[in-house]
Amino acid sequence: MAKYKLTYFDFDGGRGEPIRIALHAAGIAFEDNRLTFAQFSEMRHGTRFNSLPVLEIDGAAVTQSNALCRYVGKLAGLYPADALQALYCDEVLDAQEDLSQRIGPTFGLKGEELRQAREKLVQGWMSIYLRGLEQLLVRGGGKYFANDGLTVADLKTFVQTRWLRSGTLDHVPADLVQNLAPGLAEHQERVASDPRVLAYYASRR
Ligand SMILES: N[C@@H](CCC(=O)N[C@@H](CS)C(=O)NCC(=O)O)C(=O)O
Repeated sequence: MAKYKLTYFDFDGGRGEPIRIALHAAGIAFEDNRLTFAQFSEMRHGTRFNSLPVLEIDGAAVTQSNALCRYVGKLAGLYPADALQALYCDEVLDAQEDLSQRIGPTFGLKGEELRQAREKLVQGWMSIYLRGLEQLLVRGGGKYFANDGLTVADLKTFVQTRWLRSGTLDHVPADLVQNLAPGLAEHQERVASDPRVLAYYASRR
């Protein structure tokens, strides 16, 4: 059995979290290497693209969160074998990535500048992405995005919508997802209660 080490930030979210859940669902023991932001800034230039997550497989580092989601998803039975369903899954993974890229630059802003940037995001890209993702959920049958069941696309979306609904992102109303895309809010609760997701969080206690 290969040795796995996942390096990501020390919080239960972001680009690393779906990979952690999927590794656990695959029954793969892994070293969950969680860094503080200060620890990351000391070692960021030692990572291939100056960013996380990084998955080491028998000591060989691999990056890019969606590629890692697909790889671990295949090991966990959480990535479709059918080419069209895999495409549907990938579309969601990449849309989530685009949304993260648009939220990212607002970190580091403060005060009025932050308020304006976040409000623009809420009215603009965030609304576009939430509505678009809801359409993709409808295409998948309403409960999951692809394959009539849980895939890494659901895990990545669950992590994102849980965060958006948490009220911890300044100037992003906690009821935005519910108001714009109620199907996505239901989806977040559905995925949260999936036995594989529950088992992962039980393992963290
Ligand atoms: N395309 C990369 C993006 C990785 C990325 O931007 N990661 C963020 C954390 S979620 C990061 O390491 N940011 C630190 C920095 O850019 O200094 C991926 O999907 O893995």
